[in-house]
Amino acid sequence: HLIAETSFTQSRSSLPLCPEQPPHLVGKMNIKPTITLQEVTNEESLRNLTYGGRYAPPYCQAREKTAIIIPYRDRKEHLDILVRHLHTVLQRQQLEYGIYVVEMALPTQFNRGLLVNAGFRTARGISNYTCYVIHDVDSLMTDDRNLYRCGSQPIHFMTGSTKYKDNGIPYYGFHGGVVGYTPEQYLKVNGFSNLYFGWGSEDDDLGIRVEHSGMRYVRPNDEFGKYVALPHVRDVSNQESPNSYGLVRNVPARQMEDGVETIRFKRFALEYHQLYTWLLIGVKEDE
Ligand code: GDU
Repeated sequence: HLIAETSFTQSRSSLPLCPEQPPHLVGKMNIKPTITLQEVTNEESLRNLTYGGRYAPPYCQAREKTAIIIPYRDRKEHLDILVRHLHTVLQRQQLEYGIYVVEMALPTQFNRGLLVNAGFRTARGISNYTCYVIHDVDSLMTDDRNLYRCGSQPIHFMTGSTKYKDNGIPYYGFHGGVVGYTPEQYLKVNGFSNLYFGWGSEDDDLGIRVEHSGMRYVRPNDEFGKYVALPHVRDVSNQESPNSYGLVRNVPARQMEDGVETIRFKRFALEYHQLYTWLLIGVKEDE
């Protein structure tokens, strides 16, 4: 596996760098919340993939090597649509990328932060990604000028979503939905907290970590960062987190002891599927 990875990278290093502006972007796309699997599927983009849902532009060296991390459980319909949409768009963006679906094993309550931390550590062990994009499974990009590249500060890629009033974001400091970090930025904030079981506030916690680490997150052009949300109800195993309010009030005190460096998890499975790499993650209990 590692030998294959090395020779792949070496054979690409002689290619010219891809243009700063990807030439085949289409701009605004007509995406509706009712989009079907058939409508979103682009067979050619799927044929270009190598194992585990990975891709590299054939004629130029990508400017970014992006790992898409999707925390996930029990939303197969959304997942099937999102990964197909991503393959089409990310190839137009001329990225080298891999898609990682990180699923929480039952019976534990959903823990989005812990899943992302586990996904980050696994993807980092597989390849030398330069950008990690953490992506909700229900959110589809509507403008391919919203490039999934990282920057000198963490990026909050979402300027609005059909799930919120006026196709905006719920509050100014919102840091959920889709965010992008270089590995250095992600390690500097010590990733997500591992303590938020259930829905809510782990995204606010991450936003506070960014500020507390002397960084500030930025957003793309308002027009480019609009998303369409696929409809769903609150999941049974993702009820509102009972202790999130207390946790989010003491982020700086906890930040260095609770995060990607100190996560304890069990990886029950790591499989290379055609459209993505799949991980099944559980919580490691104290021995
Ligand atoms: N998720 C699953 N299965 C579940 C629960 C959650 O796959 O049973 C994943 C999905 O990727 C989903 C994400 O977690 O997109 C967030 O969960 P919800 O969609 O239920 O929550 P919201 O639509 O309210 O999302 C917002 C932000 C998220 C996150 C969340 C609070 O967009 O990034 O911060 O609030 O936990």
